[in-house]
This record gives sequence, C-alpha cells and structure tokens, in this order.
Amino acid sequence: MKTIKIAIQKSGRLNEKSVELLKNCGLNFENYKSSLISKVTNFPLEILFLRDDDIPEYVQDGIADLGIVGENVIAETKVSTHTLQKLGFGKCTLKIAVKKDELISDIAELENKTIATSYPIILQDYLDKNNIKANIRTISGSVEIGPGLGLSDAICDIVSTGATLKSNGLVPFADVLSSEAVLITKNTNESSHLIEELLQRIQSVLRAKN
Ligand code: PRT
Ligand code: ZN
Repeated sequence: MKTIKIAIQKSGRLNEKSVELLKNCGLNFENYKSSLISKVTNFPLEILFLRDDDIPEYVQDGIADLGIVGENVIAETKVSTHTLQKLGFGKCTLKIAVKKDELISDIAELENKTIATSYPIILQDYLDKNNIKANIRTISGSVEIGPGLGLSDAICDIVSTGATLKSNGLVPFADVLSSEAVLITKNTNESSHLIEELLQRIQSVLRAKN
C-alpha cells in the first residue's frame, strides 16, 4: 500500500504544535527526540523531522508529500509550493525596527541605511516595492543586537510578543510580512486520496478548536 510523508520541524517553535496537531488527527506514532523519521501505526504516513529551512524544498522536490512550516520560511526560500491550509499557530510578523532614539517613522528614511536581517530575500522585495535603496547585511541570528553595536541602522526580524525588541531598545515601525504555520504540498494539480483524507482530518481538528 502507498505511504505518504509529511515533513515537520524537528525541534523549535513549531515542533510541539505540529506534533499535537497530528496526534489530534488520531495518528499514533512515537515521538522520540533522537529519531529523524517516525512511522504512523494507524495511517499510511511517515513523519520526517527536519530543520524548518529545508521543509519547502523537500516538498517542492516531492521527497515529502506534505510539510508544516512558517510562511516566512517559504517566502525566503523562494521555492514553489502550494498552501493547502493555514494552521493558526506560529503566528508572527516580520518587522523593521530601529533604536528608540532614532526617530525614523517613515520607511523612505531607510534610504542608504544599513539593515541587518536573516531574511534578505523578503526584505529586498519589500524595499524594491517601496523604491528604497538600502544596504542589507545578512546575519543568521541575534539580529537585534546590531543597532546597539553600530553594526546596522535598523533591523528586519520576526516579532511575536515584542519583548526581544524592547529589551534591546528597539521599536518597530513597519510590517513587512505576517506569517503563521501552514500545511503545504507540491505545486501540482494532482492530489492523492491519502493527502485529501489527512487534510480533512486536519480541517476538522481546526474547526473543533474554533
Ligand atoms: O532549527 P530550525 O532551523 O528548524 O529552527 P529555527 O531556529 O530556524 O526557527 P524557530 O524554531 O525559532 O522558529 C520556527 C518558526 O516559528 C519561524 O520560522 C516562524 O515562522 C515562527 N515564529 C513564531 C517565530 C517566532 N514566533 C519568534 N518569535 N520565529 C522566531 N521568533 C524569534 C525572533 O527571531 C526573535 O529573535 O523570537 C524572537 C522575538 O520574539 P518576541 O516574542 O520577543 O517578539
Ligand atoms: Zn530554521
């Protein structure tokens, strides 16, 4: 019998909610922290545990039939996948922020400034759309310390509660992208019975929550 594969985050902010969603769909599987793949015992499904950044590509290339990942990651990797369902968790916004004494309130004032981010592709798109030329400095983490160290004039990073910005003396002033976790599949017209059935189960779990 055919088996399908779903890729979810191995550890991090989306892992727990992704596992919980699949368990709430009635799927039985072991969730060992050390295993990278887990077989569901009561549905022809295998779960692949991956770094979130790799999920869109695995789905695009058909290595996984489905994936659960943040919309921000999909936008940054520029792969072509199809979103089947928004999942209502992992909500956050990619924002531009500056030091609170900077007094920048209009994005036009970013012209020729240096902006530190882990999302250079999304940020470049945003700047192009707004006709702003700025220098993007790509760093992989701890973006928020940039302005304080004189590394950058502004940052563009994910914000959820805003506590990290605040504790680094930064204030947000422009929203670049809103994001939440989504269920994705390959960008094709063909679907399968198994994908449809799992999607229906996920949708009824989401309906029961609302
Ligand atoms: O190891 P792996 O590559 O899989 O994980 P990761 O470290 O790249 O990602 P992870 O686990 O941090 O986040 C996974 C996804 O959760 C992100 O891609 C977003 O879609 C979503 N998400 C939701 C967030 C946040 N909220 C969030 N607050 N991702 C990151 N943050 C970080 C943000 O970068 C900043 O440093 O939290 C800090 C700000 O949080 P607040 O609450 O202080 O505003
Ligand atoms: Zn990641």
